[in-house]
Amino acid sequence: MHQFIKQKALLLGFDACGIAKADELKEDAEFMQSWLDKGHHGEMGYLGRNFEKRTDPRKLVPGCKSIVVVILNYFPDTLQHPEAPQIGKYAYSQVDYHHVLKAKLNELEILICNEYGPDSVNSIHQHSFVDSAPVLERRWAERAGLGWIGKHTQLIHPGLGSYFFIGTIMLNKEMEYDAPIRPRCGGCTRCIDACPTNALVNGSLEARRCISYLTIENKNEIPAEFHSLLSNRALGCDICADVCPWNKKWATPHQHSELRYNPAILAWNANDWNQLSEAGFNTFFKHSAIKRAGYKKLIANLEVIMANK
Ligand code: B12
Ligand code: SF4
Ligand code: SF4
Repeated sequence: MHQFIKQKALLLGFDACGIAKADELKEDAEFMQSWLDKGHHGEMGYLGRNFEKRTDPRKLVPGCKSIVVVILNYFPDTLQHPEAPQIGKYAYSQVDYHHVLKAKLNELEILICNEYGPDSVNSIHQHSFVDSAPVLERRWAERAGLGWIGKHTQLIHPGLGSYFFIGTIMLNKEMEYDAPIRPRCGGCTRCIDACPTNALVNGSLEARRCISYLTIENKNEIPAEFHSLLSNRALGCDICADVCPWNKKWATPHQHSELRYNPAILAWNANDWNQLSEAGFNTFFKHSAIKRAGYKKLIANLEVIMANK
């Protein structure tokens, strides 16, 4: 079963697949509780909800025994002009990555059900909502042998770097599992040193200081202390990933036609972005991950970065 699933995942176009035993994440639960207690999640109140389910997948999906973890490379072959308001690479595609992953996970689920019977998969739909399900995706990817959580808190795959999305399927069958690999950051601190807002503290992320949080998730005004630190980042942030030697060496452009670029992202200059109307936003970014931030948020971010210029 282990080999069948991994082989099919690769055939469907995922860049890697690993399988972990479903278990309680006791240490992560302790860490996460103290992270939440310190308020490091900011306005992302949903991270505190369903705590028991988030830290034990068997409570999320009763009967779950194994977690299949897949990753999908999103590293682009072309980057925005550096003078243009910068958008996180995760949002370059025309279609929101959640939909792309979900569709591919559904295909994998069908293949598993056809081979092993429909009772082997539990609520796949729940878990193919990549970010929204209470699943600690990076930890499961680590347990499934796909890499380690770097000091920038993202999962690094030793042959791909960290520019990829993670998806999971919960199964109610036991099988052979992949062995985790040891962290390979060593003494490197490039991500910590490069982070303009000092958001990476003691091996974890103070989300309220992270530009990605400030430009996407935080719906209030961005505190003035961060304005100049945003530089020209309009939505999301890749600084800590860009400086990582594992990305410099291993990140290679993806080949996924489903993640084809939104032409606006690569073509637009600062003027184009600043003239964007709400109707234009709804047209150009109709299916995009940028839609999640919303028009008002994007415009507010653009105002901050224009003032920086
Ligand atoms: C909330 C969230 C955010 C928040 C908070 C990020 C964060 N680091 O938690 C914000 C908005 C800032 C964010 C930003 C980004 N995100 Co995000 N995000 C998530 C989400 C929805 C939940 C993450 C979460 O649970 N955080 C909670 C905290 C507590 O997690 P943590 O700090 O890593 O700690 C965990 C472990 O590392 C461990 N741990 C940490 N320290 C210690 C210490 C000890 C002693 C112990 C025992 C354990 C421990 O315990 C914790 C629980 O497992 C996941 C999807 C998902 N469902 O998992 C995507 C996800 C992590 N994001 C993703 C991406 C792509 C991004 C961005 C790159 C987007 C961008 N370009 O702007 C940035 C990267 C910023 C960064 N440096 O991490 C990808 C990451 C892929 C990868 N290779 O790892 C994910 C997995 C989405 C996906 N399905 O692909 N994100
Ligand atoms: S995404 Fe940007 S702001 Fe957030 S930790 Fe990384 S470098 Fe810092
Ligand atoms: S930049 Fe260095 S410390 Fe940070 S994640 Fe990459 S290897 Fe680890």
